[in-house]
Amino acid sequence: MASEKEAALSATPSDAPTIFDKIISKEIPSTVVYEDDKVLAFRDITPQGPVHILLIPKVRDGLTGLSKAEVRHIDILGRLLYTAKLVAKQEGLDEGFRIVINDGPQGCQSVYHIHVHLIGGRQMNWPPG
Ligand code: TR5
Repeated sequence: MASEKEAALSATPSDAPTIFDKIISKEIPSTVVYEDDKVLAFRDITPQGPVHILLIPKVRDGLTGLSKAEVRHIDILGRLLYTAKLVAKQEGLDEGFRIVINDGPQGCQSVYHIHVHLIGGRQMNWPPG
């Protein structure tokens, strides 16, 4: 069976609702680590490190991926990154962490609702795969 990442390579970027809508509405359970009126942060179901959290805007507003960003998205983009820093602190990632935003098929994006990956708790390598 194809892994989620293999599926991502053949995924078509789309404006269709995603699994994250159901996570936002709590129709599908997730482990929420931070929430405010604009941002939801929850643990990734397939963690790539001891800590792996996704930060998403509660309202997608056309922001399926970073490549679709418009001027009106500047505030939410800044808020996602600032919140990632808060959550990193909350998770005790005092030695550092990795922020990733996958975009489009070549970026291996699989869910077309923009999200920031916050990964930490282990030594990262460079370059990424
Ligand atoms: O590949 P990109 O960058 O688009 O990241 C999507 C991320 O969503 C992956 O790291 C997945 O592991 C994660 N994901 C997918 C599902 C899911 C999830 N994280 C938490 N809960 C999830 N549920 C309930 N269902 C998913 N399909």
